[in-house]
Amino acid sequence: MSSIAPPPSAANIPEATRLELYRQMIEIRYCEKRAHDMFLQNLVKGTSHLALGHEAVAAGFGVAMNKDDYTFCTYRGHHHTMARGASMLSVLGELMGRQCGLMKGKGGSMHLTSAENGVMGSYAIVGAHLPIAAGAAWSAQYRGTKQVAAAFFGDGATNIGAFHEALNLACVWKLPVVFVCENNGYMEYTPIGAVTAVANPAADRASAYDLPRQLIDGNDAEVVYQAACDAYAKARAGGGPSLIECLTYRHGGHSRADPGKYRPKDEVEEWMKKDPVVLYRIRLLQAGIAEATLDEIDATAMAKLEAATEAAKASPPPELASAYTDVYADGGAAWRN
Ligand SMILES: Cc1ncc(C[n+]2csc(CCOP(=O)(O)OP(=O)(O)O)c2C)c(N)n1
Ligand SMILES: [Mg+2]
Repeated sequence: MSSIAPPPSAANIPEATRLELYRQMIEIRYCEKRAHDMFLQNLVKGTSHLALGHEAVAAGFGVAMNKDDYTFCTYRGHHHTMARGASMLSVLGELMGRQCGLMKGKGGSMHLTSAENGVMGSYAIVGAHLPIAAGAAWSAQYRGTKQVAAAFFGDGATNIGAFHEALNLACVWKLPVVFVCENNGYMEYTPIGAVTAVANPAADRASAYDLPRQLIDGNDAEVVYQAACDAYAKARAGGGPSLIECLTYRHGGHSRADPGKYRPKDEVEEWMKKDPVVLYRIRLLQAGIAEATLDEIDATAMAKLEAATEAAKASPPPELASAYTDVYADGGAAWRN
């Protein structure tokens, strides 16, 4: 973790914002754990990739964004979709293949999209969404809307050609796009260091695009929030893209099928001590926020989760005839909005 940015002064972040960061992290944590429990009960259809451990990245960016900003996710995108306002019911319902799901139960975990919340899709082809995010930013620049696009991607995506193509053009055209690398140390089962020429796969390449090197603690919600605010302000002022590498760790395996046994035990233990949700709760208590306030956020999140779980279970699977709707063949791209 060389030259990692120091934490911002907490005094700069209002209490309401801090509580919102905490609420988002708790809701994501609870919902992802529930998704895992439901795989074990065979209630989740298809594969899924959980973001347990990545909550601070989603909350930090989600809270910093404007309602009409764009988010582009990978297949590991439940957290970013929720951080933009998609409900637990719509996410869990989609994972379970129910009509109440975001894609009416027809897409599953890897295709979460919520255009009304600015979530412009989850992309399973590693790196494919980076030029698309640059395109959305180009559209915003052309229309003069001040919208900013954020593309979230893993450390592995930095070795894909599309990463470099998107960064280059975004910098040449000064596009309002924020490239956010969630460096969790691993691709599927391979440590990123085993296949990468530099130690920090995104930050160490920033200079190739004339961007400042930004390497931050992705498990500290306030560090992430501050970096996000700065990047959005820069983009809205016409200053062009940012590339931010957030150091984090996934608490489980790559996907539902992976127990993650290839990771050294002491490495897992070290990172579990840096659990972003636990650390943030301690931070807020130390700052004088009452335990009862945080307990109430926890209880409200759990009540929402229980209600969403029951409602998703009660929702039917898609009708067979719906296989022919929401596709290009039904007359256009209206389903995207
Ligand atoms: C172009 C492409 N190559 C390979 C894959 C198979 N694949 C899916 S996820 C993944 C690992 C990506 O790792 P990283 O970018 O670090 O993201 P993480 O899963 O850690 O969030 C790979 C190789 C793919 N989906 N797309
Ligand atoms: Mg990774």
